[in-house]
Amino acid sequence: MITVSISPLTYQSARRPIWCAGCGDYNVLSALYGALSQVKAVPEETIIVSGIGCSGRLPGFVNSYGFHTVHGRALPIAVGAKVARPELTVLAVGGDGDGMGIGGGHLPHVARRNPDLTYILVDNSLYGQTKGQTSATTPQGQVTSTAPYGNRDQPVNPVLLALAYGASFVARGFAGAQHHEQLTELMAQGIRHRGFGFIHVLSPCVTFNPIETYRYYQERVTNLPATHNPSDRLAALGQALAQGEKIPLGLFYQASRPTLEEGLEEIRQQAAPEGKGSLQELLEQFA
Ligand SMILES: Cc1ncc(C[n+]2csc(CCOP(=O)(O)OP(=O)(O)O)c2C)c(N)n1
Ligand code: SF4
Repeated sequence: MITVSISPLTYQSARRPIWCAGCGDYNVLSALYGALSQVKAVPEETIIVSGIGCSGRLPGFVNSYGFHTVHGRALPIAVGAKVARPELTVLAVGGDGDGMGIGGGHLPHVARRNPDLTYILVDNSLYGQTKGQTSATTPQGQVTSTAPYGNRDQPVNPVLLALAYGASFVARGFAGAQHHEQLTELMAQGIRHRGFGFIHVLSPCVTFNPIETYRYYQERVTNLPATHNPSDRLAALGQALAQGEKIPLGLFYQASRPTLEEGLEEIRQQAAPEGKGSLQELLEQFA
């Protein structure tokens, strides 16, 4: 019998990341290696779908199937992969520009349909790949390359949105070294969760964002209170509203409900040749 041992190294691809030295995305990647090894994901049965951006390069650095798609479209393509091959472990990854800006319209519909996949939103509060433009999560007043007088717009709150849209697993982690273990654990929990897992990761862009730095987050992040009950959606919404001087990390919410694939399978059964509402029955109406 051949024994295959799985470790985080199992998931390292031959391609070396080309992110700037110190970019938070390195920690996101290594936490993901750890999480995949915790859940013993089989590389040949795992697919990571990404949009466009620095963070969108991540699938290339993982020993699994990967699909670097188009800007903002990681989620619909990941849903397609899951529906076509429900037995696969499916992940989607992308930046705040990708997932909260150009692709922001997909999150509500994926969250409410509850496909069994995990979405990692790598938030550096601006567009990294295109050199630091304002994104949907840039704080008000922050100067960026497209907001020389300071960003006028109120930022979106990704955790609050995911909860409001009905995601069945919502968590937040930080790509700082001291929080690596927590981020790894949250990712593993998200992958194990049966349904749509949304993980918001605070990931500093060391090249274009001099404000939301590692130190900025280290001074603000705090664990959710030990008394927080992740099955209480109202409490989770309350915690999600705490942003700014105090940024809670951890599992905000988790609920069990039928997945998109389970619903589709039920329809398939009902539409089986002998079933009610079958194709045969439908054709007979036109006879
Ligand atoms: C349709 C389309 N519009 C614009 C772009 C240009 N573009 C590439 S990456 C990017 C933003 C990336 O920012 P984010 O999603 O936050 O990822 P990051 O690079 O910060 O990881 C933009 C606007 C594009 N590739 N495609
Ligand atoms: S530009 Fe920013 S987000 Fe992109 S690789 Fe460099 S540090 Fe990371």
